[in-house]
Amino acid sequence: FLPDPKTIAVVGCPFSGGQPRVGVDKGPIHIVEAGLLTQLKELGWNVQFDGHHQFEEISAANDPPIGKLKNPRFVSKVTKAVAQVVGDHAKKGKLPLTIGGDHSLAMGTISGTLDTYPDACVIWIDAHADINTSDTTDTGNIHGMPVSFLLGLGSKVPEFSWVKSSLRPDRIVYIGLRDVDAGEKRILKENNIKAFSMHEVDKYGIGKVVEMALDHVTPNRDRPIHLSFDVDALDPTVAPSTGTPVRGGLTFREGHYICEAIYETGLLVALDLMEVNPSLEDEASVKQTVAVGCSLVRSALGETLL
Ligand code: EXY
Ligand code: MN
Ligand code: MN
Ligand code: MN
Repeated sequence: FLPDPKTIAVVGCPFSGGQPRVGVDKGPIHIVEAGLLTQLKELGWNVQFDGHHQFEEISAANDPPIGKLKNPRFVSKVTKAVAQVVGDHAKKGKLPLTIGGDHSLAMGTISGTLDTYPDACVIWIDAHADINTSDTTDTGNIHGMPVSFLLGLGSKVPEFSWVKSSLRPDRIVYIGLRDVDAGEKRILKENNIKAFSMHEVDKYGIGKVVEMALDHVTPNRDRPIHLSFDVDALDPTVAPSTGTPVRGGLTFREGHYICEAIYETGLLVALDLMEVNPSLEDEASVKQTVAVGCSLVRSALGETLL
Protein backbone atom coordinates (compact mmCIF):
# COMPACT_ATOMS: atom_id res chain seq x y z
CA PHE A 1 0.00 0.00 0.00
CA LEU A 2 2.92 2.36 0.58
CA PRO A 3 4.90 3.85 -2.30
CA ASP A 4 8.72 3.78 -2.35
CA PRO A 5 10.72 5.30 -0.81
CA LYS A 6 8.86 4.25 2.28
CA THR A 7 8.21 7.12 4.67
CA ILE A 8 7.10 7.13 8.30
CA ALA A 9 5.35 10.24 9.60
CA VAL A 10 5.84 10.38 13.35
CA VAL A 11 2.90 11.99 15.16
CA GLY A 12 3.91 12.77 18.76
CA CYS A 13 0.81 13.23 20.92
CA PRO A 14 1.54 14.47 24.44
CA PHE A 15 -2.01 14.02 25.66
CA SER A 16 -3.49 12.63 28.87
CA GLY A 17 -7.10 13.89 28.84
CA GLY A 18 -8.65 10.45 28.33
CA GLN A 19 -7.62 9.27 31.79
CA PRO A 20 -6.81 10.73 35.23
CA ARG A 21 -3.10 10.02 35.80
CA VAL A 22 -0.60 12.77 35.03
CA GLY A 23 2.54 11.95 33.07
CA VAL A 24 1.30 9.87 30.14
CA ASP A 25 1.55 13.07 28.07
CA LYS A 26 5.34 12.83 28.56
CA GLY A 27 5.47 9.40 26.91
CA PRO A 28 6.15 10.57 23.34
CA ILE A 29 8.81 13.04 24.48
CA HIS A 30 10.77 10.30 26.27
CA ILE A 31 10.38 7.87 23.39
CA VAL A 32 11.71 10.32 20.81
CA GLU A 33 14.52 11.39 23.17
CA ALA A 34 15.52 7.74 23.54
CA GLY A 35 16.51 7.79 19.87
CA LEU A 36 13.60 6.12 18.12
CA LEU A 37 13.81 8.30 15.01
CA THR A 38 17.47 7.44 14.38
CA GLN A 39 16.70 3.77 14.98
CA LEU A 40 13.96 3.86 12.34
CA LYS A 41 16.26 5.60 9.84
CA GLU A 42 18.76 2.80 10.44
CA LEU A 43 16.05 0.35 9.39
CA GLY A 44 15.94 2.12 6.02
CA TRP A 45 12.88 4.34 6.46
CA ASN A 46 12.53 7.97 5.58
CA VAL A 47 11.44 9.51 8.84
CA GLN A 48 9.44 12.70 8.98
CA PHE A 49 8.86 14.35 12.36
CA ASP A 50 7.42 17.84 12.64
CA GLY A 51 7.72 18.05 16.43
CA HIS A 52 5.25 16.94 19.05
CA HIS A 53 1.75 18.25 18.59
CA GLN A 54 0.82 21.12 20.83
CA PHE A 55 -2.64 20.85 22.27
CA GLU A 56 -2.42 23.81 24.68
CA GLU A 57 -4.50 26.02 22.46
CA ILE A 58 -7.25 23.44 22.91
CA SER A 59 -8.55 24.39 26.32
CA ALA A 60 -8.96 21.76 29.02
CA ALA A 61 -10.77 24.24 31.25
CA ASN A 62 -14.54 24.64 31.39
CA ASP A 63 -15.18 21.09 30.25
CA PRO A 64 -17.81 19.57 32.56
CA PRO A 65 -18.80 15.93 31.99
CA ILE A 66 -21.30 15.07 29.28
CA GLY A 67 -23.28 12.23 30.82
CA LYS A 68 -20.51 10.13 32.40
CA LEU A 69 -17.76 11.20 29.96
CA LYS A 70 -14.88 13.11 31.53
CA ASN A 71 -13.10 15.94 29.63
CA PRO A 72 -15.34 15.26 26.63
CA ARG A 73 -14.68 18.48 24.68
CA PHE A 74 -10.94 18.35 25.27
CA VAL A 75 -10.69 14.68 24.20
CA SER A 76 -12.92 15.31 21.20
CA LYS A 77 -10.99 18.34 19.94
CA VAL A 78 -7.57 16.72 20.38
CA THR A 79 -8.51 13.39 18.81
CA LYS A 80 -10.26 15.18 15.94
CA ALA A 81 -7.05 17.11 15.23
CA VAL A 82 -5.12 13.83 15.36
CA ALA A 83 -7.55 12.22 12.90
CA GLN A 84 -6.90 15.05 10.47
CA VAL A 85 -3.09 14.81 10.77
CA VAL A 86 -3.01 11.01 10.53
CA GLY A 87 -5.42 11.01 7.59
CA ASP A 88 -3.37 13.64 5.74
CA HIS A 89 -0.15 11.64 6.15
CA ALA A 90 -1.83 8.40 5.10
CA LYS A 91 -3.34 9.99 2.00
CA LYS A 92 0.16 11.07 0.97
CA GLY A 93 1.28 7.43 1.12
CA LYS A 94 3.14 7.72 4.41
CA LEU A 95 2.82 5.39 7.37
CA PRO A 96 1.64 7.38 10.39
CA LEU A 97 3.28 6.31 13.66
CA THR A 98 1.33 7.91 16.50
CA ILE A 99 3.02 7.97 19.88
CA GLY A 100 0.79 8.63 22.89
CA GLY A 101 -0.38 9.70 25.18
CA ASP A 102 -3.43 7.82 26.32
CA HIS A 103 -5.42 5.38 24.21
CA SER A 104 -8.38 7.73 23.60
CA LEU A 105 -6.09 9.03 20.82
CA ALA A 106 -6.93 5.91 18.81
CA MET A 107 -10.36 7.36 18.11
CA GLY A 108 -8.45 9.89 16.06
CA THR A 109 -5.77 7.67 14.55
CA ILE A 110 -8.21 4.99 13.41
CA SER A 111 -10.65 7.60 12.08
CA GLY A 112 -7.76 8.92 9.98
CA THR A 113 -6.93 5.42 8.75
CA LEU A 114 -10.55 4.57 7.88
CA ASP A 115 -10.93 7.85 6.03
CA THR A 116 -7.98 6.85 3.86
CA TYR A 117 -8.49 3.08 3.67
CA PRO A 118 -12.22 2.33 4.17
CA ASP A 119 -11.61 -1.44 4.18
CA ALA A 120 -8.80 -1.31 6.78
CA CYS A 121 -8.80 -3.73 9.70
CA VAL A 122 -7.61 -3.09 13.24
CA ILE A 123 -5.41 -5.26 15.45
CA TRP A 124 -5.74 -4.02 19.04
CA ILE A 125 -3.11 -5.21 21.52
CA ASP A 126 -4.12 -4.42 25.10
CA ALA A 127 -4.86 -5.76 28.57
CA HIS A 128 -8.20 -3.95 28.20
CA ALA A 129 -10.90 -3.99 25.52
CA ASP A 130 -11.39 -0.17 25.56
CA ILE A 131 -14.94 -0.82 24.32
CA ASN A 132 -17.09 0.71 27.05
CA THR A 133 -19.82 2.92 25.64
CA SER A 134 -20.94 6.25 27.04
CA ASP A 135 -23.63 4.16 28.79
CA THR A 136 -21.59 1.26 30.20
CA THR A 137 -18.49 3.11 31.44
CA ASP A 138 -17.97 3.01 35.22
CA THR A 139 -15.03 5.43 35.26
CA GLY A 140 -15.98 7.97 32.60
CA ASN A 141 -12.39 7.77 31.34
CA ILE A 142 -12.53 7.97 27.57
CA HIS A 143 -9.37 5.89 27.06
CA GLY A 144 -11.57 2.95 28.07
CA MET A 145 -14.04 3.69 25.22
CA PRO A 146 -12.44 4.46 21.82
CA VAL A 147 -13.44 1.16 20.18
CA SER A 148 -17.16 1.63 20.91
CA PHE A 149 -17.10 5.02 19.20
CA LEU A 150 -15.33 3.59 16.14
CA LEU A 151 -17.96 0.83 15.92
CA GLY A 152 -20.85 3.26 16.46
CA LEU A 153 -22.10 1.49 19.61
CA GLY A 154 -23.99 3.03 22.52
CA SER A 155 -25.90 6.28 22.85
CA LYS A 156 -24.67 8.90 20.43
CA VAL A 157 -22.74 11.81 21.91
CA PRO A 158 -23.01 14.82 19.56
CA GLU A 159 -19.57 16.08 20.64
CA PHE A 160 -18.08 12.96 19.00
CA SER A 161 -20.23 12.87 15.88
CA TRP A 162 -17.11 13.49 13.74
CA VAL A 163 -15.60 10.08 14.71
CA LYS A 164 -15.53 7.56 11.84
CA SER A 165 -17.94 4.95 13.15
CA SER A 166 -17.69 2.76 10.06
CA LEU A 167 -15.44 0.09 11.57
CA ARG A 168 -17.18 -3.27 11.23
CA PRO A 169 -17.14 -5.60 14.25
CA ASP A 170 -15.51 -8.34 12.13
CA ARG A 171 -12.66 -6.01 11.12
CA ILE A 172 -11.18 -5.69 14.61
CA VAL A 173 -9.37 -8.34 16.63
CA TYR A 174 -7.85 -8.18 20.10
CA ILE A 175 -4.81 -9.89 21.59
CA GLY A 176 -3.73 -9.77 25.24
CA LEU A 177 -7.00 -9.06 27.08
CA ARG A 178 -7.24 -9.84 30.79
CA ASP A 179 -9.13 -6.96 32.43
CA VAL A 180 -12.48 -6.63 30.71
CA ASP A 181 -15.48 -5.07 32.46
CA ALA A 182 -18.76 -7.04 32.63
CA GLY A 183 -20.48 -4.60 30.26
CA GLU A 184 -17.58 -4.92 27.82
CA LYS A 185 -17.82 -8.73 27.86
CA ARG A 186 -21.45 -8.38 26.90
CA ILE A 187 -20.63 -5.98 24.06
CA LEU A 188 -17.91 -8.30 22.72
CA LYS A 189 -20.35 -11.26 22.73
CA GLU A 190 -23.33 -9.39 21.30
CA ASN A 191 -21.25 -8.08 18.41
CA ASN A 192 -19.36 -11.32 17.83
CA ILE A 193 -16.03 -9.54 18.19
CA LYS A 194 -12.99 -11.81 18.02
CA ALA A 195 -10.71 -11.54 21.02
CA PHE A 196 -7.69 -13.59 22.04
CA SER A 197 -7.27 -13.12 25.78
CA MET A 198 -4.20 -14.25 27.69
CA HIS A 199 -6.05 -17.56 28.14
CA GLU A 200 -5.84 -18.19 24.37
CA VAL A 201 -2.22 -17.01 24.29
CA ASP A 202 -1.43 -19.63 26.96
CA LYS A 203 -3.48 -22.30 25.21
CA TYR A 204 -2.35 -21.93 21.60
CA GLY A 205 0.92 -20.02 21.83
CA ILE A 206 1.49 -16.61 20.33
CA GLY A 207 2.38 -17.88 16.82
CA LYS A 208 -0.97 -19.61 16.37
CA VAL A 209 -2.88 -16.73 17.98
CA VAL A 210 -1.43 -14.16 15.57
CA GLU A 211 -2.18 -16.43 12.62
CA MET A 212 -5.80 -16.88 13.78
CA ALA A 213 -6.12 -13.14 14.40
CA LEU A 214 -4.91 -12.34 10.87
CA ASP A 215 -7.16 -15.06 9.42
CA HIS A 216 -10.10 -13.34 11.08
CA VAL A 217 -9.54 -9.76 9.92
CA THR A 218 -7.79 -10.39 6.61
CA PRO A 219 -8.32 -14.00 5.51
CA ASN A 220 -6.79 -13.34 2.08
CA ARG A 221 -4.03 -11.14 3.49
CA ASP A 222 -5.14 -8.22 1.34
CA ARG A 223 -6.57 -5.63 3.74
CA PRO A 224 -4.64 -2.66 5.15
CA ILE A 225 -3.81 -3.17 8.82
CA HIS A 226 -3.87 -0.54 11.57
CA LEU A 227 -1.97 -1.84 14.61
CA SER A 228 -2.89 -0.13 17.89
CA PHE A 229 -0.50 -1.26 20.63
CA ASP A 230 -1.20 -0.35 24.26
CA VAL A 231 2.01 -1.00 26.19
CA ASP A 232 -0.06 -2.32 29.13
CA ALA A 233 -0.69 -5.46 27.05
CA LEU A 234 2.80 -6.45 28.14
CA ASP A 235 3.27 -7.87 31.61
CA PRO A 236 4.02 -5.18 34.21
CA THR A 237 7.41 -6.83 34.81
CA VAL A 238 8.21 -6.00 31.17
CA ALA A 239 6.52 -2.58 30.91
CA PRO A 240 5.98 -1.23 34.43
CA SER A 241 5.52 2.47 33.67
CA THR A 242 1.92 2.59 32.52
CA GLY A 243 -1.29 3.88 34.12
CA THR A 244 -3.39 0.72 34.32
CA PRO A 245 -1.00 -2.23 34.71
CA VAL A 246 -2.53 -5.71 34.97
CA ARG A 247 -0.52 -8.79 35.95
CA GLY A 248 -0.44 -11.87 33.72
CA GLY A 249 0.44 -10.09 30.49
CA LEU A 250 2.41 -10.73 27.33
CA THR A 251 6.09 -11.54 27.66
CA PHE A 252 8.73 -9.39 25.99
CA ARG A 253 9.00 -11.88 23.13
CA GLU A 254 5.25 -12.37 22.70
CA GLY A 255 4.81 -8.62 22.30
CA HIS A 256 7.62 -8.40 19.80
CA TYR A 257 6.48 -11.48 17.91
CA ILE A 258 3.10 -9.84 17.27
CA CYS A 259 4.83 -6.79 15.79
CA GLU A 260 7.26 -8.86 13.69
CA ALA A 261 4.48 -11.05 12.28
CA ILE A 262 2.35 -8.05 11.34
CA TYR A 263 5.32 -6.41 9.62
CA GLU A 264 5.87 -9.63 7.66
CA THR A 265 2.37 -9.39 6.15
CA GLY A 266 3.42 -6.22 4.29
CA LEU A 267 -0.06 -4.86 5.06
CA LEU A 268 0.72 -2.43 7.89
CA VAL A 269 -0.44 1.11 7.05
CA ALA A 270 -0.60 2.76 10.49
CA LEU A 271 0.79 2.15 13.94
CA ASP A 272 -0.02 3.48 17.43
CA LEU A 273 2.11 3.09 20.54
CA MET A 274 0.12 4.18 23.58
CA GLU A 275 0.05 4.54 27.37
CA VAL A 276 3.77 4.81 28.21
CA ASN A 277 3.81 6.96 31.38
CA PRO A 278 7.32 8.08 32.38
CA SER A 279 6.03 9.57 35.65
CA LEU A 280 5.18 6.16 37.09
CA GLU A 281 7.56 3.83 38.95
CA ASP A 282 11.30 4.31 39.45
CA GLU A 283 13.90 5.55 37.00
CA ALA A 284 14.98 2.06 35.93
CA SER A 285 11.37 1.06 35.24
CA VAL A 286 10.81 4.17 33.14
CA LYS A 287 13.95 3.50 31.13
CA GLN A 288 12.89 -0.11 30.61
CA THR A 289 9.36 0.82 29.51
CA VAL A 290 10.56 3.49 27.10
CA ALA A 291 13.14 1.08 25.64
CA VAL A 292 10.51 -1.63 25.21
CA GLY A 293 8.22 0.87 23.49
CA CYS A 294 10.98 1.75 21.03
CA SER A 295 11.80 -1.87 20.30
CA LEU A 296 8.14 -2.81 19.72
CA VAL A 297 7.95 -0.04 17.13
CA ARG A 298 11.17 -1.19 15.48
CA SER A 299 9.83 -4.74 15.26
CA ALA A 300 6.60 -3.54 13.66
CA LEU A 301 8.64 -1.57 11.16
CA GLY A 302 10.98 -4.29 10.02
CA GLU A 303 13.69 -4.98 12.57
CA THR A 304 14.59 -8.66 12.50
CA LEU A 305 16.60 -10.78 14.89
CA LEU A 306 18.90 -12.11 12.18
N1 EXY B 1 -12.26 -0.71 31.67
C1 EXY B 1 -11.74 0.36 32.49
C2 EXY B 1 -12.43 1.67 32.14
O1 EXY B 1 -13.26 1.70 31.25
O2 EXY B 1 -12.12 2.68 32.78
C3 EXY B 1 -10.24 0.47 32.33
C4 EXY B 1 -9.79 1.00 31.02
C5 EXY B 1 -8.29 1.11 30.92
C6 EXY B 1 -7.94 1.46 29.51
C7 EXY B 1 -6.52 1.32 29.27
C8 EXY B 1 -5.88 2.05 28.26
O3 EXY B 1 -6.19 0.64 28.03
MN1 MN C 1 -5.81 0.71 25.75
MN1 MN D 1 -4.85 -0.92 28.36
MN1 MN E 1 -11.63 -3.13 35.03
